[in-house]
Amino acid sequence: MLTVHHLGVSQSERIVWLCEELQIPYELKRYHRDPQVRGAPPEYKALHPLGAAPVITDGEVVMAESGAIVDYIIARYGDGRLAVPHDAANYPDYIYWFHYVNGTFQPAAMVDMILAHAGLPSDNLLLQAMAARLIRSVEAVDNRLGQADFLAGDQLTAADIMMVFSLTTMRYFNPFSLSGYPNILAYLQRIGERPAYLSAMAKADPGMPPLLA
Ligand SMILES: N[C@@H](CCC(=O)N[C@@H](CS)C(=O)NCC(=O)O)C(=O)O
Repeated sequence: MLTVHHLGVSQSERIVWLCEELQIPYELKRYHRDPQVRGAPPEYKALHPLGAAPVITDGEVVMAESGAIVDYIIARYGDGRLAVPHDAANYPDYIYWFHYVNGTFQPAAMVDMILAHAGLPSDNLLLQAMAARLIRSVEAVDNRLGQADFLAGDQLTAADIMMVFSLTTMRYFNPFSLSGYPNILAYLQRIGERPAYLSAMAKADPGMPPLLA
């Protein structure tokens, strides 16, 4: 049985959402963050040497890393649904935006958050450079969503499943504003109309309002 180990308020919400979109059987195990350091509790860290969410188990398979898990589930259980075939015209968009999320966007949001807590003066050049990088990263997404309803084109794909955490729940940790980005805001409204997204969020983090605005 595929088991999704979900750490509360974390990137593993992506995997719950993926399973709900694909409507595949899975078991959800929820873990609460350590109340003091806000990290994964010891029982989560014991699942995989990385000790970070998401983690899935599936028979003998124990896998971490969002992108790898998304690819694995789509290939093994999704019949390729929510991916884009290699010979499709929008395949380059699909792989670009899929990898953009954890390759560029999420690191930019993390570094910006860490530096904001480092007590640096506001004229610190590294602080400013990293804040500018996050703004450029958000702008790129907004520009793309001005061209298409979803990152890979007119249909939701796994690239969107990767992206949405970084635009929503990530803002509980780093509250960057989306107010100047109308295409992202319209996109998040579309996401918020999806029953699979709403049911995933209700199962993963009951009571936590998705930050869709
Ligand atoms: N690149 C990794 C990042 C994993 C990661 O940093 N997860 C965070 C949650 S969003 C985590 O587990 N933090 C708690 C901890 O490290 O103790 C992925 O996408 O799977």
